[in-house]
Amino acid sequence: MNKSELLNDLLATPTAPALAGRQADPDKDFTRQIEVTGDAAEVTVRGPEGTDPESTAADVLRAHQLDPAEWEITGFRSSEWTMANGEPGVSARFSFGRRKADAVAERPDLDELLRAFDTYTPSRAVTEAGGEWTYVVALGDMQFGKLDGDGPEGTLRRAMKCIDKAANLLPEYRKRFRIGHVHIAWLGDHVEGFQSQGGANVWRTPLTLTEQIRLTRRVMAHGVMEFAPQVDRLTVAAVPGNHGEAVRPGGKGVTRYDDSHDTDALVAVGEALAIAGEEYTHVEVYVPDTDELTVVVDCSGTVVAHAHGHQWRAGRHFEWWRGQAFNKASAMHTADLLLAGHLHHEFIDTDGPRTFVQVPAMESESTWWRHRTGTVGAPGLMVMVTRDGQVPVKEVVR
Ligand SMILES: [Mn+2]
Repeated sequence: MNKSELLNDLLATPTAPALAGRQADPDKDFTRQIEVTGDAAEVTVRGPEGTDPESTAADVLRAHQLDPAEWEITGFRSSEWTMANGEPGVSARFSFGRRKADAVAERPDLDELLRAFDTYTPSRAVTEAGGEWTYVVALGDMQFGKLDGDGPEGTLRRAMKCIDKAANLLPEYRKRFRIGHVHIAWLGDHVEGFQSQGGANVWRTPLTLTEQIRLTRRVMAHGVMEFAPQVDRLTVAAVPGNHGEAVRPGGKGVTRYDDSHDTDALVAVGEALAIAGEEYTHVEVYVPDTDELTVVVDCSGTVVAHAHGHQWRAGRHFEWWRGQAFNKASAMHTADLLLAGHLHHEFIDTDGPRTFVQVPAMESESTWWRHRTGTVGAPGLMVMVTRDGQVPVKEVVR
């Protein structure tokens, strides 16, 4: 016995022998055969005496997703035979032809269709200010204070430039939509803070916490000053991100969920607007309720929800949304559009009439992420136009 024989012998398993395929005998078995060629079909049925060949043939057609009403019998052959058990049987072969549709009657009247052109009035573009659409400006993840990439100065300059660009785009969008409302969404992680990673980010965060908060306040105020003169109604909302958490007792614990510098910076801006006078009385400022993490704002009939993405695992935004919506007390069950930050890249997803928009970060990169994956950021903000739950336009502004 050579080596390979020994190996094969030892590796052999007790598999069962193959069984020969059973050969059907049309003279012994009850059969139903069908053969379709274009508009012709041959159906053969065999069965015991008393079988109704015609209805059996129709059953065979149905079993092959053919409507018997669309087929007519064009030929028929029947014979009697003796089955294997000695009883008499019947055998019948039907030839079917597909019924010709009434071609003329089913054609649409072309003249009638062409008349649609005579009665059609093309809609005209609208350019005036005021109107039933909302222009949404969404941004987040500035993480002011962080050393990474072009640092706090790069992020600050980019944030101001992007807000200016978004403000300059408003007249452009007004050529297409009647926009009466502007909404600015601050989606969390506006400051780097010192709570992330249990404070281990302290060396790479050269700005103090109060400096980070001051920059956030100033940028938020800049946004308000850019848009307030251009619009009848300006709403501004902010939500807490994980970096904005004010205190983590023992590095892990939580205080109240609304205890956040990301939102408190906007509260401070709101207080300044309240004493600034007439120019800003049409500006409304919103943050989540006590111990809450989300906020919803009506934008021309679209319920816009805001959340920071640390609340769900990457890619599970709709699962999270569905779960929240199951709670009838949550405003998430009425939301049409969910705006989110946290994952630092542009991502748009839809599920039926609902839209999810994750904005890019405003910071230029996460150096930790670049070393891990090679990927730098593509920073910017996003603008959208919305009304009655629709979000027909989404644009990234860099
Ligand atoms: Mn985050």
